[in-house]
Amino acid sequence: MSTAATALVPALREVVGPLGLLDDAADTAPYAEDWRRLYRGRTPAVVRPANIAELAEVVRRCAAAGVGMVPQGGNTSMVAGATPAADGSQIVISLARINRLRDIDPIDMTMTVEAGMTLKAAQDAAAACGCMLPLSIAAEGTAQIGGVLATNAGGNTTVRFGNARDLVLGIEAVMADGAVLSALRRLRKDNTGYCLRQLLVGSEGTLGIISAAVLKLVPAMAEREVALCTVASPEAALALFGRLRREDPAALIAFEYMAGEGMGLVLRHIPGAVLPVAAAAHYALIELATPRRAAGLRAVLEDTLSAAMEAGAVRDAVIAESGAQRAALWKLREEHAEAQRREGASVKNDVSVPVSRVPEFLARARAACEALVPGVRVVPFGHMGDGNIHFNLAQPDGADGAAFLAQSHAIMAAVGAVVRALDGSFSAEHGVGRLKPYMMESWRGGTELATMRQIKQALDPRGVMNPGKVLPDAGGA
Ligand code: FAD
Ligand code: 2HG
Ligand code: ZN
Repeated sequence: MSTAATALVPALREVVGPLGLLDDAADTAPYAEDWRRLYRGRTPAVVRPANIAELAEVVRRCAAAGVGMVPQGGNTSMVAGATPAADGSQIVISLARINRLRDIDPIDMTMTVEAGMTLKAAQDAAAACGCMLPLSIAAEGTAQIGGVLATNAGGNTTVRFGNARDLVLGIEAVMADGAVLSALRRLRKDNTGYCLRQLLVGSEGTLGIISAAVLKLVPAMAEREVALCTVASPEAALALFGRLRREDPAALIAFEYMAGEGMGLVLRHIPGAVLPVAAAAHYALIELATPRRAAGLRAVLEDTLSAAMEAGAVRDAVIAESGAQRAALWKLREEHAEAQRREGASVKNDVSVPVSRVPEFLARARAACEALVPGVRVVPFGHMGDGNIHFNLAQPDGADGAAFLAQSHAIMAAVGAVVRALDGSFSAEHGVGRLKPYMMESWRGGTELATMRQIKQALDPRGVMNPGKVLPDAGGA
């Protein structure tokens, strides 16, 4: 263990009290491993401040001692963004206890939420006021507002409401030296210099610690329709997306693609998962919703699916008849990540391409991976309406997991070559974290990366905020 971080523990305990600090190895271990179990770090302490004053003092003390800090929310990062380094030189700062709803205003259509509140709790608070917080991810029961903003999470409704970034009006954050940035304005218009809140959103804990935010709400949905269909091909799925968007673009709030392989894993590993349509190679999950009453979404969906069936694009379809059925259909999609985790080793490519190029991407990336790793199981799924596919690969049947994972970089490079050829991005929504800084030079080099480094240098000159994440050789990990 590093002396600087370990030596600081008594001073940090003084700030947060005995209940606010964990330093027993058994207690800190869950905070030191990432959700995918790719990285196991070590930390002398997990600090859990109870309020902003404690948080700011903890940051001040770490900064003064030059000790690296790893902000952590629900620890659901897919890129090990919240995992401390293995050498024990970094303190984990958990936001879990700073979790109040400070304000909710159905006229302004905003809520002011502290970073440690889970996304699900924030959604529920909005619903209790007749509003909706329009951000939804499978990890919403665990992921926290601070983490969701720090990663600029996307998810199932980005196609209609945008990413987390699009929902943020104001922010409060503790900067790298412990100064508190208070910009919790709930203004729809506010052109007053650089937009610092947007700098912090998506910065993955490398510029400061988000402690609260003002989020935009929308009116609660009055009508909701969810359908699962099997489609002839990714091209057919894209055509169906186009048809639905033409019919009622404001009502199309989710359009998700799943390949047969992934659906098979969900049915195998997830208790209670039932497929209500004939098994197929390609599936689309659609949600239409609107705050308008008697909007006739059911007819829109039925007519569109019938037309697509006649055209041969859709083969089979089921429309949910109740809230329970809607949840059961969504479960088939949302459990994809967990089912793949249970299946064993998996290499993830959270990539985006222009929406129009998704079918070409799927075909070319599959061919590239099958040529590279004979027998590999290709398990693509994701937010097709955003051009964001989780192009995941499961180890060949019977293969050794560790040997498969050793090929991760080669597989990611093969997929990346296709993504690049199609003008896409190597990280659509999960971020860069600890897994992908090595890709930054080749994908975002030149002026883009140089400017990012200048921002980092200006806001965190000692490199204490989440060292080793996002920027290559930022120090630490
Ligand atoms: P953590 O994992 O704790 O942290 C993530 C990053 O944010 C780290 O770099 C951390 O240092 C930083 N951070 C955390 N809190 C703060 C803070 N208060 N201030 C500054 N930095 C902070 N992502 C999507 O975009 N779309 C999806 O559909 C989606 N689905 C998922 C499904 C599953 C099952 C899982 C496990 C993950 C999924 N994710 C998805 C990944 C996604 O990034 C996280 O779920 C979520 O955004 C992270 O929130 P968290 O609180 O768990 O953050
Ligand atoms: C999702 O959309 C998440 O379910 C997880 O972003 C993706 O497991 C993955 O690769
Ligand atoms: Zn996703």
